Amino acid sequence: MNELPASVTIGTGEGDLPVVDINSAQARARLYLYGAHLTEWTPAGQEPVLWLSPDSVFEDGNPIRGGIPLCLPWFSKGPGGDKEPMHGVARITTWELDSVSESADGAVTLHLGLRLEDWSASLTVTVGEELSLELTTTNHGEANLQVEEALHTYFTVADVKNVRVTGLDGVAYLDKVAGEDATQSGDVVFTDRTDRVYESGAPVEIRDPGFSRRIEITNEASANTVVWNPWEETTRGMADIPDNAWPGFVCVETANVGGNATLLAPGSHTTIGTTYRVTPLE
Ligand code: TA6
Repeated sequence: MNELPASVTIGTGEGDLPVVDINSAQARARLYLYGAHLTEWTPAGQEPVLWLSPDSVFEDGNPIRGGIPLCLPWFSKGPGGDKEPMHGVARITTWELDSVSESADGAVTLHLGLRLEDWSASLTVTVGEELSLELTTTNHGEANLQVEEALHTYFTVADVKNVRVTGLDGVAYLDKVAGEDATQSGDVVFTDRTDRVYESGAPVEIRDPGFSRRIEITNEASANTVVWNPWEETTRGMADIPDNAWPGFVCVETANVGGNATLLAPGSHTTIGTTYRVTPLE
């Protein structure tokens, strides 16, 4: 490992798992090598942007609840509904920290790698006043590799009942709660359990009047946006989310899933990315 910038330390977090902590003039952040999982990003002067469950488990085999889980090489149970574990193996496998660098303006970039028998992945995370992630998956095997991918980000909001997600008006989506296809009319608002896979990778915004802020999301090479909040009843059945915590977050996920999965030929690779920026909500 190269010499660390003064704003970066490597230590242990919950569950004695190794973490990289960033504490710069621009932002604070924490990344667990387990799952290459960002659990905190707090730009200077802001409320935390990523939501982390106080009841999350931090142990091998269990995904961390909150932050930015990496769903790879499949999403949910895969296109055929037969894959285990849920959302793939990347988020429950320890990644290597390959390098750390700091730009002249103080933004910190981490490069991490995951190397498995038939495929590998690299994650580039740049932490500053903005947060950006770029995930590349490479097929090292002899056969084609079907890849679904999602940056399954949990965003902190004051109260999901007052939040709107803009940028999806007129977009077709799979409503996983109703089990049917639909088309978005106007902004996405939250009145009950919401679990939707939109056929769009266009920029979206989370508008949060409670924190008087918007979270702008711009994506790279993604064809899907997943929007999820479990609401009250589903949360009660989730051991790693407090029963009263569901109003405090919304998942807006940059993804390529289902019909937008990538079939990687041997030796080829695919990349997906996103950038988050927090601005005031007038
Ligand atoms: O992205 C939404 C979703 O697929 C929901 O259906 C729900 O399962 C959520 O992911 C959380 O999945 P997890 O395995 O992290 O509990």
